[in-house]
Amino acid sequence: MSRTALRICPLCEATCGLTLTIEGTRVTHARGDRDDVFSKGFICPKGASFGAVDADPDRLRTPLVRRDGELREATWDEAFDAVAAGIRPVVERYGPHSVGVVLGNPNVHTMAGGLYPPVLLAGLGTRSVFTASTVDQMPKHVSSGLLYGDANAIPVPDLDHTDHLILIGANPLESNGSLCTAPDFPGKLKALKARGGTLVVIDPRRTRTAKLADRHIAVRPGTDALLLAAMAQVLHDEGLVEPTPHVQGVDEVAEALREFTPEAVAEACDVEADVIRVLARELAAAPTAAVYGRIGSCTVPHGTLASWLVDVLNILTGNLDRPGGALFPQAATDRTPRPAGPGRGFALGRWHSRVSRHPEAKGELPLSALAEEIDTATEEGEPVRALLAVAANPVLSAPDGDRLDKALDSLDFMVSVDPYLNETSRHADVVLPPPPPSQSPHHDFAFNTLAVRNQVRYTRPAVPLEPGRMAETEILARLILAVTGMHGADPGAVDQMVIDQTLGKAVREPHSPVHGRDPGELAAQLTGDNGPERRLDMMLRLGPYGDGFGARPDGLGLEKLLAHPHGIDLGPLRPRLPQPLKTGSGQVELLPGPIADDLPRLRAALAERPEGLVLIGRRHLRSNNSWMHNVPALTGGSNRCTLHLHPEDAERLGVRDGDPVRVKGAGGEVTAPAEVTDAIRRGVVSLPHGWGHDRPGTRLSHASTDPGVNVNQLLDGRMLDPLSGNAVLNGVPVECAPAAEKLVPLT
Ligand SMILES: Nc1nc2c(c(=O)[nH]1)N[C@H]1C(S)=C(S)[C@@H](COP(=O)(O)OP(=O)(O)OC[C@H]3O[C@@H](n4cnc5c(=O)[nH]c(N)nc54)[C@H](O)[C@@H]3O)O[C@H]1N2
Ligand SMILES: Nc1nc2c(c(=O)[nH]1)N[C@H]1C(S)=C(S)[C@@H](COP(=O)(O)OP(=O)(O)OC[C@H]3O[C@@H](n4cnc5c(=O)[nH]c(N)nc54)[C@H](O)[C@@H]3O)O[C@H]1N2
Ligand code: SF4
Ligand SMILES: [Mo]
Repeated sequence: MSRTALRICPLCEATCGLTLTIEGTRVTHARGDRDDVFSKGFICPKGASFGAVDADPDRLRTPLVRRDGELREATWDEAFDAVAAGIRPVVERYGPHSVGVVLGNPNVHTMAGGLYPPVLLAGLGTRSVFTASTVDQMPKHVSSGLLYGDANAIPVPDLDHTDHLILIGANPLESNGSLCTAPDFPGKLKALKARGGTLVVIDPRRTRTAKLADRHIAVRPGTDALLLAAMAQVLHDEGLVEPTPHVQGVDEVAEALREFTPEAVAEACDVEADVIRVLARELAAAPTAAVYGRIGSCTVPHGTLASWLVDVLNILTGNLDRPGGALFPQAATDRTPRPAGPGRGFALGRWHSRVSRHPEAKGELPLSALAEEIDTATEEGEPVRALLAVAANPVLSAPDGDRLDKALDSLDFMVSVDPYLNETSRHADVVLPPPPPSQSPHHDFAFNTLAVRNQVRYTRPAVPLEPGRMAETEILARLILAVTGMHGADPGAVDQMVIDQTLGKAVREPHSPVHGRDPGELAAQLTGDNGPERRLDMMLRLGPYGDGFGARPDGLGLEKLLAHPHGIDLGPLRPRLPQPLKTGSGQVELLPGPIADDLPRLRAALAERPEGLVLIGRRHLRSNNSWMHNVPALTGGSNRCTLHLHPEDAERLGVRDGDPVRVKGAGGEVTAPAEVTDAIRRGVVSLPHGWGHDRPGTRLSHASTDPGVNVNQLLDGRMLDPLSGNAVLNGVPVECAPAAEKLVPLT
């Protein structure tokens, strides 16, 4: 007997609603949920493989605990006993900063990852915090923090209504979109064109997205900040500026960017000055337009400046905060909006990393600095001696995995919360495996704040927890207790503490719908089957659409959401300024100090030209970072770890399609088969990331049959965007040669 159940897909940022067919406890089929208020039936090959991802036989079923040097199966009690016994002495002897925490990308795709890591960090009090954000979007957070006073206030392009869209360093036809949650992103691009709109793609590769574009600008990697600065300069120079209201600093930006003329940047970007002028004029002339930048604009030496300039262009053309432009979503679990007015602003560099003195950003240190924070002693402070890795595989996703491998081996103690025994978790002393997604509840705390339409959805586990499994929410709650000296306490105490604190604060806030009420009385009203559900109920009821615990009877709460299994539509993105601003002035601060201070570095880049080849990345639709190569249905075909290079470069190197090519960078060397293609710019080569599954001691039986190579071994972790600490992953100088020959730089 089969049945169906709804499940929001956690496999990328698009958050499509799926209808799962379940036989017994096994997901046998997945299709798009046509009644989903947001995704309306869309599904991609990854979502269609939900059952295979879910049922991967290599997923760990029990905790593993290291005994006599070997990871062995253990009970949950044994595992948490081992965690407490391993971490507490380190904290007590060396202090909280000696325990590092690494949070990986899947935390934004699970309810547990949304609810517990903040409590874990606060409870530990460690400054040794590293996340996937600093190999990804940290530049956008820093830019938003400086512009709007809130690092999480990220404007999202209004895909459904815009007339003109500029995509910079983004390939949504493969990635399905990022920092822009939009099921069927490809369909939305086609709809834009069908309604007469214009699509511009700026990317050194002629990607599938670029092939859809009206204009494709094959920019030189790493030079987008120059290109965008020149576009802003043209807007000023030609009197095309009509800025968004609530903005200060427009004239100052004009002055600061004066010398970045199209002629000045053309050679560095390898884009003709006239083309840059046209890009700026078309942007200004469009009735509505949105500029949007992603990985290719963030993971570069001027990532924060490029991210800032994306918003500067939206602001100068009046497209920020207007329908058809780029707007701030309002999610159902956002805090109750406070009245507009000056805020506390955004501080950078409140502390620094111990070894290389990198400034913190958003409370984090660069993931690129993790290895040195473990393996390098300094006069001041303790190195990281113990590590908690939650949904993180930095051995493959961060620079110089070989060094990190050794560093992780040298730790006093390490815990991984991970479903796989992989390149990173193999170093752990305790591995705590979460259940597969079919057995987990789902709500998108993160992506609803980045969605192209306001909406809210929640799906309960589609399949009951298998005997012996523990919900990831409970795993993280118990982990918090074990590492903060409360080992063995009831995990529900963690949720209760958060609820008490949140309600206690809400009743004191004058703008809160529950101002002046009794927190105990509010807590008693919460519904839900367990702690995480009660927390979701609380957030919904306190939130901008919530019932305010009775203050707005028609408003949202968990019960109402459960009564709408396909979700509740909350309408299109709407203008919200000045309310989201938390800058000291209460206005958008267009030329923040740290940005102005970084402009001389961009000026110096006007004269820079790479001497040889530069490396960029790429993604494949049937893959996801480092952890989906173990699913046979999602591997093979064009989803391979090959080195893309232009036919002319191949000829100069004497490389033919399929030949092994040695690639050497500052951090090491790898050999990958050549895939000769004119879809890439001359002088640029591309390798995908997340490969390199050939390390011993892992349990990835399919992935290890076609392991690929770890592109991040080419990096040494020293190339960073200085403002954000973000790794430079694109535009990296490399040398290439046929595998048999000696390496020579190509000039
Ligand atoms: N060269 C290069 N490097 C890159 C990038 C690039 O473009 N180029 N991209 C970067 C980006 S954008 C990112 S986000 C990072 C990602 O970096 P990471 O977050 O380190 O890597 P992931 O492969 O996303 O997955 C991390 C781990 O989560 C585990 N996992 C999967 N599902 C779950 C779950 O439900 N719960 C738990 N607890 N764990 C789970 C996986 O088994 C895996 O070990 O990589 C970055 N690295
Ligand atoms: N299928 C699939 N989907 C994914 C992921 C995945 O691994 N696979 N990962 C998820 C994650 S964690 C993220 S963060 C998102 C990322 O989402 P996207 O940013 O859309 O991801 P990419 O496909 O890496 O697109 C980046 C593009 O930037 C281009 N590029 C490289 N360097 C430069 C440059 O200097 N300038 C410009 N203008 N372009 C440049 C590359 O050629 C590439 O086409 O995708 C998410 N979705
Ligand atoms: S687009 Fe993303 S969310 Fe939608 S089905 Fe595919 S992987 Fe899942
Ligand atoms: Mo990412």
